[in-house]
Amino acid sequence: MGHYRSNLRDIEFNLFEVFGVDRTLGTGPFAEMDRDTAHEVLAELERVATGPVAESFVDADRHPPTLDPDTGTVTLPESFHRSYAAAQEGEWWRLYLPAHLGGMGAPPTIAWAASELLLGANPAVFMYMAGPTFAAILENVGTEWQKKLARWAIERQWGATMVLTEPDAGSDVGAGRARAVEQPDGTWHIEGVKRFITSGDWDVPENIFHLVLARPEGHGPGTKGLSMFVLPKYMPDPETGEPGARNGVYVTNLEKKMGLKVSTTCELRFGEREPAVGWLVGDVHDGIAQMFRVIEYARMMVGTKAIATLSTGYLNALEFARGRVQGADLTQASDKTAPRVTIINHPDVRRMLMVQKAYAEGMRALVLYTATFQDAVALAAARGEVDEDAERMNDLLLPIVKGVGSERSYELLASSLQIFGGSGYLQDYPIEQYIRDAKIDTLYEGTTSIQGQDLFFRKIVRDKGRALTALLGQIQEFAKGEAGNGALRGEREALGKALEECQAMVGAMVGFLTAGAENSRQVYRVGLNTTRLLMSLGDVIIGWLLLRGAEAALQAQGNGSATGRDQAFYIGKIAAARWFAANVLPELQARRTVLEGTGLGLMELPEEAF
Ligand code: ST9
Ligand code: FAD
Repeated sequence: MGHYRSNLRDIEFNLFEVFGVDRTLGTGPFAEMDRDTAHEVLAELERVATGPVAESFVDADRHPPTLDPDTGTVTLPESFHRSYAAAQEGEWWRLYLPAHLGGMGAPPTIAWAASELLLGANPAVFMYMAGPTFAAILENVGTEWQKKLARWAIERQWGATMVLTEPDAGSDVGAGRARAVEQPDGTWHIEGVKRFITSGDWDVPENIFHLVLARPEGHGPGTKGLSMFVLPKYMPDPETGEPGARNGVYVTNLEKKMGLKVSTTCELRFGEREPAVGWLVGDVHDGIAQMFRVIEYARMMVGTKAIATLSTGYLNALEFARGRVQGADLTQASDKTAPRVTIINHPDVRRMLMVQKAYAEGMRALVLYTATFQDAVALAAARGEVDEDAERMNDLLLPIVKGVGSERSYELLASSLQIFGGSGYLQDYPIEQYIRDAKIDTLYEGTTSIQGQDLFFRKIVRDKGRALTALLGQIQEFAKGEAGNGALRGEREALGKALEECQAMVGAMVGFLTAGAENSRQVYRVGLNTTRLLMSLGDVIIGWLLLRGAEAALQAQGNGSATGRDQAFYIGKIAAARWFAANVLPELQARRTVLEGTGLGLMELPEEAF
């Protein structure tokens, strides 16, 4: 059996029993995908993910890709080729495409549910499949010629990259120095060095297209002075798309990394051997906004990847805890002849298992809940309308999916490992690789600091609190309502209390910000707390979603439809929600106290004192 332990039961529970996604399946833009088809797709993907896709997970870590510096070409390990081919065979990338580009008519909820399975099994396989998704964005914003390029990219299965980062421009994308020089024929020559570019080269697709941010000559500083260009590795035949002459963008270094080794991380040099020829996307200078269309997708992907990894880490640990015999039951600890028990009987092991279960399942619910707003956006678009509320809510939730998903998953994978004892530290089990592979999720696509700032400054303050108010209003309604028919009364109370603490935290931070108008240093008090707010709001939402799950589980129990394994599943859902309400939500009170007491001492500390 491979490393990957999926949890399709919980995915489908959230989709159908909690969020009622089936209400829109089989209708409108999702006409091709009814509930049965969705189930078949997910079940088949689970089979492929746990089988051939997961198969190269370990081998590709131990035999990472290699670079030929003369040609700038990268070779992936053979085992990984087989996993990638297995994922390609099902043409699962069609899940992410609109119907007019050959899509399967799946709503985002089903697409993200499917993504969890591939991302948990072998995240790099999913990431190398970015071509069609990025091409669909190019097709949406591009000129007629670029739409043609995008269609070839889909038909001919080209690879794709997003190219922002430079040695001196990481979080601060606007510091980028790569230049773009317009040519008399309307093309542009790109010059400069980009680094850390995922999938910069690999030996499967016939071509790769790069979406690159660069600054046209004479343009201003910062992100607003950047434009987005599309550059293929090989110039395509203008009639057929057949790859022709080599373009002047080369991989000149392959990074040696802590984990996720089979996903190539490349230095790209532009215009050093021959001109690097590109086209200005959409013929408009709107680079950062265009790139954020890609970034939004990628941030959701990174959060989902992290959470998928925690879920398989937890399920591996659970399996181990059920089999490993060590020590006597605590009630018989003083009896040296007492029978030895499996470690799942020890309270501290149960504590570690439950914190993983609650977060893995709560954050899965968070991903799918976020995706329900993407469904609403797509449904409105199909009617020729714009659902601004859904767009706003999706925007608000994205830094939480990405920031909280990655931080909690990385932190809690340490508990997965802990359950294995010394064995967890060995390469005999997948957890040490999970930890290495998941660390990147707190870093790329905007570090956690960036997610915290995005949440507060852009998604709360700039939005004038509209999405936040709507979300917190729903949580309050739930807390004050009758969910669980009395069985969840204490938990709803704990949720209501945590919600108040969180609202007070936001209020205090807005106060610090307002005080900044008088004394600009006051804004440091905001900056000292953006990550705290990110994690705290995440906990409140996770607590709420777990309780919604518990409510659905209680209903299923009440109508008597649950039998056998389903009974245990529902008991587990209720227990996880109760545990979270009793063990995590009360922490919000202390975090509020700390936040409100934030002073400027830390910012006044001389550097030498650190
Ligand atoms: C990276 C890649 O790390 C990692 C891995 C990639 C893997 C790709 C694979 C994908 C998978 C695909 C799967 C395919 C499926 C296959 C199927 C298989 C089944 N939202 O605040 P301002 C915009 S890449 C929207 O002033 P600063 C906006 O236009 C590197 N837009 O920013 C705004 O203008 P306005 C990632 C936003 O101070 C403008 O920016 N690097 C947002 O100038 C300026 O905004 C990073 O992420 C937003 N949240 O710049 C960089 N925010 O205000 C992180 C900004 O007028 N750094 N805009 O609307 C940041 O995000 C910084 O905050 C900054 C600051 C650069 C934006
Ligand atoms: P820095 O920006 O130097 O940050 C260093 C530290 O300072 C971090 O803790 C950060 O949070 C903090 N910090 C920085 N600025 C602030 C601030 N204003 N406020 C508070 N804290 C701050 N990029 C691409 O363009 N395309 C890719 O495909 C891609 N793939 C990647 C793959 C890997 C494996 C890696 C490691 C990186 C990849 N990146 C890619 C780059 C990635 O997005 C950046 O590494 C990331 O944005 C952070 O930039 P940096 O590494 O320069 O760190």
